Amino acid sequence: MVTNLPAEAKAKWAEVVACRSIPEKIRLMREFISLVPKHKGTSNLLANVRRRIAILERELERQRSRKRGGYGGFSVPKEGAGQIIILGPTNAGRSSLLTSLTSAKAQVSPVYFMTKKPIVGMMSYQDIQFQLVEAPALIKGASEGKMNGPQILGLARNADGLILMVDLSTDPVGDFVMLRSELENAGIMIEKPEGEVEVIRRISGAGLQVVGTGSFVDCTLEDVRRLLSSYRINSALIRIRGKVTLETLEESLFSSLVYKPTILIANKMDAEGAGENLARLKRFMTNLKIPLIPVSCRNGEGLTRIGDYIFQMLRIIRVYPKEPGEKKPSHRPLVINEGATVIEAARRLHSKLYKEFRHARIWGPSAKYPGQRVGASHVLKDGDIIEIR
Ligand SMILES: Nc1nc2c(ncn2[C@@H]2O[C@H](COP(=O)(O)OP(=O)(O)OP(=O)(O)O)[C@@H](O)[C@H]2O)c(=O)[nH]1
Ligand SMILES: [Mg+2]
Repeated sequence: MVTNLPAEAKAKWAEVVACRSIPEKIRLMREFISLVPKHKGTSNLLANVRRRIAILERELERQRSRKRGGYGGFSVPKEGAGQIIILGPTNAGRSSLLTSLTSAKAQVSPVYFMTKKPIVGMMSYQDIQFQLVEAPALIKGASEGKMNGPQILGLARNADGLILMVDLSTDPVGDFVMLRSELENAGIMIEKPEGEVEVIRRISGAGLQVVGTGSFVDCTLEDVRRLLSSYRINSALIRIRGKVTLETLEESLFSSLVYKPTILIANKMDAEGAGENLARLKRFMTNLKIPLIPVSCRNGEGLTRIGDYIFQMLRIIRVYPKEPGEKKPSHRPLVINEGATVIEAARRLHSKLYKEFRHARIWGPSAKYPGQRVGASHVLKDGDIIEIR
């Protein structure tokens, strides 16, 4: 619970947000901490701010080392329907997975730490493609800077989803615990929260605009307006998913936490002792909302199921545009987020369709009957055919 912060603290936070220089921001954040009363209700908030300070300090260190000629960050431009980073300890079989699912050339080897830079491959799934990226191995202490840890975790932070890979021939539970804790230390959550909310500040005075598939459960838009205004935020885009409370919204202002949809792939099912280790891992994962897929990259077992899991985790849908008068739709779908409406599809297809939008016709899962005429706010479903007038 973070409500009832002193006005001084809220004003200081507005300064933190407005500040563009990292050293200055760190200083302001420390001042903010000194203005927050210390008790149970503020401990989460303080932990979040301290974590942000730690992340900024590492970023500062990285910038300095780059200036000294050190290696900068890893970054992979996104392609296809979603970017998935494959994370795991060394030797788990990340390169084996990448080469099994894509045509990328990664070196598979019993030698530890073979992969030193991200390797990218495109995976075909039905009529779309996913971009898979093998990250170099993640080790304990990565979030504190070991073995390119910050660069690897930076990749993960920017991804659309994660594949965590563990090794059934050794200690898959230990692998998973290590990966989860390094991600957590870097502010990356892998378990789906009840509700998600992000406040994107805008400079122009367009007021508050709420978008997304979620809703506020315990407050009105007026409450939201009042709360944000106490942080001097009067113009913002608020993106929500799931059930969001006023408290979650307020915490999001301080938090650098992000949620990344995640699947866990347990590799080397063919290896000796894998059965027992898998049983142990399953027991450990019982109460976690993360899908577990046992596979063997060596004999191919389990690999064909991965595409469905990735598609579901990305929370995307495919919509097939059709020209008026044409019988058949395009076989190249538009890939958009779950919950997207007709007008968002129009905007993605063509700015002219968007500006001059009148109505659309829909065939498929979201249509009550074939060719149903719908307006801008109609919510689309995977497999819909859309004709825009
Ligand atoms: N038994 C068995 N061995 C496997 C399987 N998949 C990969 N291996 C072996 O595990 C070793 C490591 O595989 P890689 O794919 O190179 O592992 P990695 O995670 O990319 O490792 P680094 O990049 O070196 O950190 C190799 O000797 C592979 O042949 C599998 O399903 N079963
Ligand atoms: Mg590798």
